[in-house]
Amino acid sequence: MKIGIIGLQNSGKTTIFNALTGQDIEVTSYSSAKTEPNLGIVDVIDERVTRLSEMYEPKKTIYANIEYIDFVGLTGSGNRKDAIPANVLALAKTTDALALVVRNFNDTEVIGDIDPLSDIDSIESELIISDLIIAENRLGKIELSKKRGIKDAALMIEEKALIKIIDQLNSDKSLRDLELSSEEEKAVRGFQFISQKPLLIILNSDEDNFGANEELLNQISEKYKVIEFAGNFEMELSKLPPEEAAEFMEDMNIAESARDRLTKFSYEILGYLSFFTVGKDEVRAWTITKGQNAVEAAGKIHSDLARGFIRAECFSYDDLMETGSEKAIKEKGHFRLEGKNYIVKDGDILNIRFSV
Ligand SMILES: Nc1nc2c(ncn2[C@@H]2O[C@H](COP(=O)(O)OP(=O)(O)OP(=O)(O)O)[C@@H](O)[C@H]2O)c(=O)[nH]1
Ligand SMILES: [Mg+2]
Repeated sequence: MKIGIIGLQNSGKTTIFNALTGQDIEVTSYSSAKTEPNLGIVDVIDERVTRLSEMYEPKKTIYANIEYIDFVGLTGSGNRKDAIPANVLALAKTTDALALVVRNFNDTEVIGDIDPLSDIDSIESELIISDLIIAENRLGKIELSKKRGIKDAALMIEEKALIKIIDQLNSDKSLRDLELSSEEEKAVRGFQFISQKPLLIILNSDEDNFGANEELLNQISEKYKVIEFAGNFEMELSKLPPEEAAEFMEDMNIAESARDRLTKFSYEILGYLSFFTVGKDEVRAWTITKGQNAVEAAGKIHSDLARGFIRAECFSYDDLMETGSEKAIKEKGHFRLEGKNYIVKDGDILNIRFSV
């Protein structure tokens, strides 16, 4: 999974990136000249994988991971001329979701007022304007083609979709809540519009007011999925040994680290779940979307497994923990052979039988 961290300048993106990844990138109250994003990959420490690994004692244990990209600050001006630079946009398009960091902390060095709701609107406008430029551009080209007599069905569907998209964007609404028919959706999928990406809000609060922003959080959650972090504090925590961090977290009434909370939150929002493969060589977690079937799960492992799929041998992690061994699972009749259309569940342990 890949998550892009975006936000206005000095909203605390790099601070939160450090908290999430354990890195120590410099945070500054002036806008850094650096335009390269920071990258960090973090294992999703799923306790189930740890326990499976203890049980099978494999040569390799591979957790799922999340890749975070810490982008340079956006201007939020909503002007066409300061739209998101093409290289930033191209990278942002490769993400599964965007996490928008919004400033809710006092810092005399950071210019501007604290106004989370208006900051969210500014960034949304910026995403919207970037999409608008692309959509209008493409529509212009289609109009030209039409004048030259090219009017095939596919082009007409694309045109229809683009007109809907431009209408939506012109009324200052993101594409997240625009309904397109499946053929329209297909026709414009290649543009990977940025305002269509799942967006979650990280309210970056002061250590002192963390946990006391209920009204604000409610307002934001009318439209968005939102989570609150005390960015600075979380960054300091991530530098401490676990036992010491745990004590501080208790004082602040924080049940889990920012990393763990954001991981859970992202899985939930994106509708992701984990299945596992086990054996003497490797115990490994795989990520798929809720509702995906056994063939799609097989395809995550290797395209050959999807192509030559015969059956999936399947049992659940919970049954394994309850009975203690694969043998006991079979004796209890909990070992299943599933076909192509089987909808994989969170915690399934799969072994794909295939032939190519
Ligand atoms: N009090 C407080 N200050 C914070 C917090 N998060 C960030 N800051 C301060 O805000 C300033 C900017 O932090 P960064 O993490 O560099 O912000 P950024 O969004 O990455 O900034 P750019 O990359 O320049 O856009 C620094 O001076 C931080 O110390 C926070 O949670 N609380
Ligand atoms: Mg930064």
